[in-house]
This record gives sequence, C-alpha cells and structure tokens, in this order.
Amino acid sequence: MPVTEPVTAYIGLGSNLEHPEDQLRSARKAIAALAGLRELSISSLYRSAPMGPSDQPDYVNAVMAVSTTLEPLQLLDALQAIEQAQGRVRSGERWGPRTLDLDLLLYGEQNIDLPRLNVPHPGLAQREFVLYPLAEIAPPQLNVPGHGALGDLLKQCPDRGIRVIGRV
Ligand code: A4P
Ligand code: MG
Repeated sequence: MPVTEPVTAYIGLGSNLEHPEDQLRSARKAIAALAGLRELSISSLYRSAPMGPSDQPDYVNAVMAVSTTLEPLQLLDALQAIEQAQGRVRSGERWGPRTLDLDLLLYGEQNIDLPRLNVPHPGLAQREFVLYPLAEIAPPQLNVPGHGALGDLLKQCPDRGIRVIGRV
C-alpha cells in the first residue's frame, strides 16, 4: 500500500462579520478536528482595513500551519464545508464582507493551477493580512513558489496599519 507523506500546508482564516474573532476560533477547532490533518501552529489574531470595497468592517485574520495527508482538492472541499457550516453566504460581490473565508495559501512547495484551486493563493505575496501572520509562524526563508522567500516579501509589503489584537 502506498504511504502518503504528510505535507505542511498553510491556511488563511479571515472574517469581518458576526463576531470575527469567534468565527476564527470556531474555524480553527473545525480544521484541527479534520481527519488526515494535524495542527502545527497558529498565529495571533490580526486586525486590518478591508482590501477591496471600503464600506465594510475591518477584517480579523490569522494563519494556521497544518501537517496533512489530504490531497489539495480534498483539503479545499473540507475548508469550503467549514465555511458553509459557519454561515458563509456567497453574495457574488468580489472581496465583499464574509463571516468566514478559508484560503489554502500554500501546500508544500507545490504550484497548483486548477479551475477551482490556485496555489500559492493569488495575491498572497502582496497582502499584509497574509504575510504578517504567516511570518509569525513560518521562517523568513520559507519559499513561496514563484515569489521567493517570505522574509523578502514581507520587507516589500506596506503594513497598512495591521495590528495584533489577541490570541485565537
Ligand atoms: N479558489 C482558488 N484557489 C483557492 C485557494 N487557494 N484557496 C477558489 C481557497 N479557494 C480558492 O473563493 C472563490 C473561489 O476561489 C472558490 O470557490 C475556490 O474554488 P471565495 O472564497 O468564494 O471568494 P472570495 O474569497 O470572495 O474571492 P477571492 O478573490 O478569493 O477573495 P480573497 O482573495 O479571499 O479576498 N481584506 C482584509 N483586510 N482581509 C481579508 O481577509 N479578504 C478578502 C477576500 C477581501 N478583503 C480582505 C480580506
Ligand atoms: Mg477566499
């Protein structure tokens, strides 16, 4: 029987509706409870101004590192099921407000280009609300495929006033 080696993946958690900090805490528990996945670490909670439409509340974001034997699409399915369970309504508005957004940021060093899944997550390399929490739990030399070392990306990214507001 083939043995599947666990892969380290990074998941971005975001919310700006219905008690965002609680949304992230519930999502963290649901992710950690998935079969075929083990939590390695999670960042602090970060508050930042919305990217996209500005007539929406500030966001709370965090990044979680996991070790998983789930295939990338299996992991995406599981994350989308957790989004649905926490009342995510897809309004169709790009970058609009949401109770919970779970993004698969990195899956080992793989580049994935499928209709439903792009990894590294598009925009990751320019987004302070991804890079700051990621840098809290990953080393500066972490390779972001196609973009280079995490530490270099962080230096080039304006912080737009992002700040730590607590623990998950
Ligand atoms: N999809 C493709 N690749 C991935 C991936 N790596 N991880 C597909 C997760 N999903 C991925 O996502 C649309 C489709 O992307 C999914 O069906 C999946 O198959 P969605 O969550 O329904 O839509 P969305 O999130 O509104 O769109 P988008 O463009 O992914 O938005 P983002 O990039 O997630 O940005 N401001 C702050 N401060 N903090 C935030 O967290 N988030 C957003 C949303 C806007 N502004 C923000 C924040
Ligand atoms: Mg998303």
